[in-house]
Parts: sequence; C-alpha cells; structure tokens
Amino acid sequence: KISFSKYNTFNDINAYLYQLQMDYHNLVKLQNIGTTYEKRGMVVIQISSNPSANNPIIFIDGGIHAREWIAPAQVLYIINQLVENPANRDLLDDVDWHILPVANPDGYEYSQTINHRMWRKTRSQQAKNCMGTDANRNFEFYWGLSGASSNPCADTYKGPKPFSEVETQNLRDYLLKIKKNAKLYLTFHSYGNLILYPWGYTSELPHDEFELRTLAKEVNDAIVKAGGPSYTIGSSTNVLYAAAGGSDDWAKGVAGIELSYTIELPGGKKNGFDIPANEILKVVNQTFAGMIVYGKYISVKY
Ligand code: 0X9
Ligand code: ZN
Repeated sequence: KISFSKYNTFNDINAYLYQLQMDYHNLVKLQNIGTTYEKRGMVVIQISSNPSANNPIIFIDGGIHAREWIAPAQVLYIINQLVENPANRDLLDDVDWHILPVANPDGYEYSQTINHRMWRKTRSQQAKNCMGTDANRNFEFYWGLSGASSNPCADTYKGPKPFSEVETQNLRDYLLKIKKNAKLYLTFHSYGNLILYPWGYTSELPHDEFELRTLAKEVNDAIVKAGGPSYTIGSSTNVLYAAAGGSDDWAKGVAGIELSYTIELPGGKKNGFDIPANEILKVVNQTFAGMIVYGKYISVKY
C-alpha cells in the first residue's frame, strides 16, 4: 500500500517494513527500538546480505521534523531500492544499512491531521497549552548553547533537559549500540538543497572537514548527473545557522560516527514543505544516486 506518488501514513510505512521482513527474510531484519510518547513503535530496518560478516554500518533516519514529509519518503525509497531492486544488490556486499524512516512518528501523524500541517516537534506535553520539543535541539552535545529556545511554546524548544524526549532517547540508545561498526550517519530533513556536516553548534570546523566536504561533493555530483539540483555544501553553522543539540553533531561528537551529514532535500514551489505528490518519485530517485556514492565510499574505506 505504500507509494511514491503520495505521502504515506506512519502505519502504512511500518506495514511495508513488516512485509519486507516476510518477503526478504534472508536480507531484512526489523528491530523495535522503543516506543514514542503516544506509544507508537519505532522500527529500524536492518538490511544485510551477510549478517555474520561484521560489515561497516550506514545508519539513516528521516522525519526528525514532523512536517518535512519528503524526508520519510526519501528514506523509504532508499529502503525500497536496497531491498527490492536487484540491480542494487552490490550495495549490500560490504555494507549493512540500518534505517529508521520515521524518527518522530507522533509528530508525523499529527502533521497529517487537519490544520496541523506545519507541526515540527514531538508531541509530549511541555506546558499547559504547549506541546512538543524540537528533537533536533534535544541531543546532549553542547545542548542549548546556540540556536535553541527555552520557551516550551517555540518551534525550536530544546526541551526541559537533554534527551528529555523518549524518541531521542531511543535513537541515542540504538546508535550507541551500533557505534562500533557505524561509519556513516545520514539524517534527512527539508528543505533547501543542502548537504550539511558538523558542527552545528559552533562555526569552528571539525578536524576531518576536508574528507566530509570532499565526499559531499562526490555525492552532489552524482545527484546532479541524475538530473537533480545542485546542493550547497558546508558546515551547518556556516551554511545555515548555529543550532546546538542536533542529532548530526551528537552522532559525530559523542557516538564517534565521524562521517555525519544532514541532508536538506528540495522544497516545493509554494510551501517549501509541500513538494507536489507527483514529484516525489523524481526527487527521491535523483537523491538515491548520491546514496550509491555513500555506499561505495564506505565499502572501499572499511
Ligand atoms: O534547524 C534544523 O534542525 C535543521 N534545519 S531544518 O530546516 N530541517 O529545521 C538543520 C540542522 C543542522 N544541524 C545542526 N544544527 N546540528
Ligand atoms: Zn528539519
């Protein structure tokens, strides 16, 4: 029931993951990494053609921000191509892919209800009349230092404390569990055509900035070659703004996953978050060309 000519519901996305586990049981394993504030299950799909090989892991998530619907669609397409398109089987030879298509399920579902299209945060109760924390300000790495709000009613509310949200706790605990083998962290957002790398909390650059930038350029070249837009490349702070507590900074700074990127996908013409449904497939297919580059890079390096 999932499709790339409409935006799928959280239930349809999860049902698809369970279907893949049944149809491709030698390739796919699901891992429930915990439940959300509203008790939805967060499911990671592990895709591996050789689970005993101790391969390097690429971890991907989408939908940390509820309204950025193209992100779960992109991540779902990556899953679809890795599992169901035999032409991509070689991408599984030396790399395992662990993928969380919807990192903020409560928010995603809420943004699909009437009048709440622009919801960004989680759905936990924070004040009498204000719900939600910005999950991408809630990670414990220079938490609250820059670009985050202390106002529970604000869209960039950092939360009452680091990892106050069960959703960010679940993601944290899973990444800590796989960190030994995890070599690349990719988190999909929208919009703006940006390939961002740390740091987001400071304008200072990481020690391996050259590698982060060079790989991003190769990814962009592949996307452009596939007919996609050209992405702006740089550190989050320098390209966008300073904002501490993001998952990308935490993945690199705490979990030690040195290659860490936030990809801001293309936007739509009117409302930036509303790419017309009939353009989803084009966008996610163009971006997938970049995933091939990431996959090859990790398989050659490790
Ligand atoms: O502000 C964000 O969280 C991201 N942009 S968005 O428009 N999708 O909200 C950018 C995050 C970049 N990374 C960090 N600041 N750590
Ligand atoms: Zn976002």
